[in-house]
Amino acid sequence: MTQETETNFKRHTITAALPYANGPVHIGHLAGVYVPADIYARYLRSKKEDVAFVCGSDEHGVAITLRAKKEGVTPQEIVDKYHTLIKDSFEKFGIEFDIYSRTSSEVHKKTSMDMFKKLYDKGGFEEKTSQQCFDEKSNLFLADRYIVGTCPKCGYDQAYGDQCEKCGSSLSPSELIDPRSALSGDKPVLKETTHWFFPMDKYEGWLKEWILEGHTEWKANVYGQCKSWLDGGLAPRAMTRDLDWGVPVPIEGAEGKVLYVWFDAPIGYISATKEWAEREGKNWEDYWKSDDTRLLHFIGKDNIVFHCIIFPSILHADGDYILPDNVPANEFLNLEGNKISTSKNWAVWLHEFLEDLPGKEDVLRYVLCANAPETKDNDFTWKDFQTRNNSELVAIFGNFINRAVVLTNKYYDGEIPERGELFDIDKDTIEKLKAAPVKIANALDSFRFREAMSEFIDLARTGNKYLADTEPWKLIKENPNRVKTIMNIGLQIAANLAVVGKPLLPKTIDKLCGILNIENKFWEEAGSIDLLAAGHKINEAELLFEKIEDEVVEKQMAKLEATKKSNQEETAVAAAAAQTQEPEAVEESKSQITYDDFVKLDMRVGTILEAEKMPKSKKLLKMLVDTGIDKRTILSGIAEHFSPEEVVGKQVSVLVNLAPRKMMGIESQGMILMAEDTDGKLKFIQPSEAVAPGSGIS
Ligand code: B3M
Ligand code: ZN
Repeated sequence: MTQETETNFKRHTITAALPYANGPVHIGHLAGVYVPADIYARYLRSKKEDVAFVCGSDEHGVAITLRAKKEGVTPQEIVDKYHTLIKDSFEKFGIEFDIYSRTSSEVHKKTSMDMFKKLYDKGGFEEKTSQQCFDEKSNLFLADRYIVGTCPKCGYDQAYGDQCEKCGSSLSPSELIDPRSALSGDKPVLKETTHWFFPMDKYEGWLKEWILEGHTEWKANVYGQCKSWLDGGLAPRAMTRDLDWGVPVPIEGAEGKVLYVWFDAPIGYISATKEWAEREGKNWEDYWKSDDTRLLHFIGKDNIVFHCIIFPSILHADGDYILPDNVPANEFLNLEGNKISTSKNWAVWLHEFLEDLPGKEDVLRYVLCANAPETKDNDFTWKDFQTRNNSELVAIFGNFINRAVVLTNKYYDGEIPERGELFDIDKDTIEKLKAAPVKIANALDSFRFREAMSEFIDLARTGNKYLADTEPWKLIKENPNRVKTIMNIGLQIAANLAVVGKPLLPKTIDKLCGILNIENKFWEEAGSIDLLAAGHKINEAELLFEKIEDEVVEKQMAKLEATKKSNQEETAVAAAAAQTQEPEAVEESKSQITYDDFVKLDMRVGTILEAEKMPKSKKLLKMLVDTGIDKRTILSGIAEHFSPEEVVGKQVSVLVNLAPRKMMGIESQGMILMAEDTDGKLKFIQPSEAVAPGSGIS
């Protein structure tokens, strides 16, 4: 395999899925895509291969426009914010892309428009006009996901237009009873629209041959998913959308339409390569149009169909491009037993990790790789993070390096001693040292990153055991020559760890190279027992890893606990809101109370002075309200009904003596009274004319 890679391919184009620029990156993304991709790219560079490792932000798609709407900002502001955050955290973490670009770039716009136009001119699309659901209030055609209604199969009233999450049936919007827009709550109307469809069905035969017969070596999870798509039959897919955010459709009659985000996003790999090549004085076409280039896509499992079926069909239809040689997609990483969820904030966010645990980038990299969801979903736990750090990185790798370096400084003033006569234990150890790079390379060549990492630690373990078994500290007086041999071999192992470990733990290896006083070496030197010449002087020891104490992981676990709690509170807020949505709540009155009960309620007219969305909450608005008595903070579950700007300045009814309640870490001091219409819309209860804040309601 190693051989094959070297002889068949002259260069490598490695892509890593373009993260959506509508949220930060979390450990699931890292374990699934970026850590393996980065290890692989670094490994190839270490083998002196010609590599373009490209990535960038995916800045289009309806999700970004909705997010912008919700936050009351422009889509551009959303993507600018997250592009910077993501790019920054990748850099700090040590993901070494050759370029991290973005799909809002001019190059990208042109590249994707050109590609669409070329296919269009070749007759590569089918134009179809049909009736689609349209939300008049939001002025948007609704994707199936954004239509909710009652499931015709089980009666669940929150079913999506493409699927009922309660009974699992797949649906189409027209089947929903009482459909409504998830954006405005209004009933969608049918409106005619024209789109350009890519006839996937026409590529079915070709795909079957190319994948099912030609790529039996793909990972079982990838091959299996492709097979089930292909066995199920492919249907034409619209490659255009009615949206005002994205790449314009470059043909007549398509004004106001944009390219489907999954049409333009993978082309982002090509545009990023162009940008990089321009900068480096290279020819981008070598990396996309030359048969001696190996194209690899690193992605998560939810992107398999786009990278294995749709994008290759588009490249094939274009005719000028190479196709992916492999798509080593991973499964998902869970967190502490639960699915990682952006909306529930159930994640370890990379930018927060970098802030909370500075200097521990490689520990995370190690744990995510050692535990990567390569063949099945896997779980990340903070306990495991601590254990792997303490008992593997510290106790094995760190300990070995420290011993070897400290003893060399102590016995030889840091100078590498000569090797003398070799005994069996030395020869066995050297055998293991020579075998390690081959094993690691084999694992990496087949995208078995966990195995590569474990072979790497095994080599450190070999070094550790060698020193423990030979006990140079006991021999130094009576047999100093023997100790020279032992220390020489020990140090050669350390230097070998630096070579083969560079793709795996780059920051740590830089530190190790500093200690050993060597430049980074290339892979071809791995396995040598002469990496450090006798007489070469190394530097003082420095710890590569520190023990992680219980408090550190407990703090992280507490953070997650808090998230869990605030999710439960949000659910309670939502449930409270949902209760009043039931028609019975309107018709049936509550049980009688006395006048004394009533006067216990201190209700007043207040004025909303400030309002903002609660970070990480969909439902809560945080407001500063002038109650006449004081100015206080009140949280209210109305963020899906009102934007912050809309409510500022409004006079509202406030229950001021409600016991304060903490939600998502903030104390809410009172309640704003709302009327809920039969269609679920919320309205403020307001005085018919302006009154002084603090006016009592009775
Ligand atoms: N942005 C989807 C995702 O993050 C998407 C990947 C695009 S790769 C061309 O799951
Ligand atoms: Zn159902």
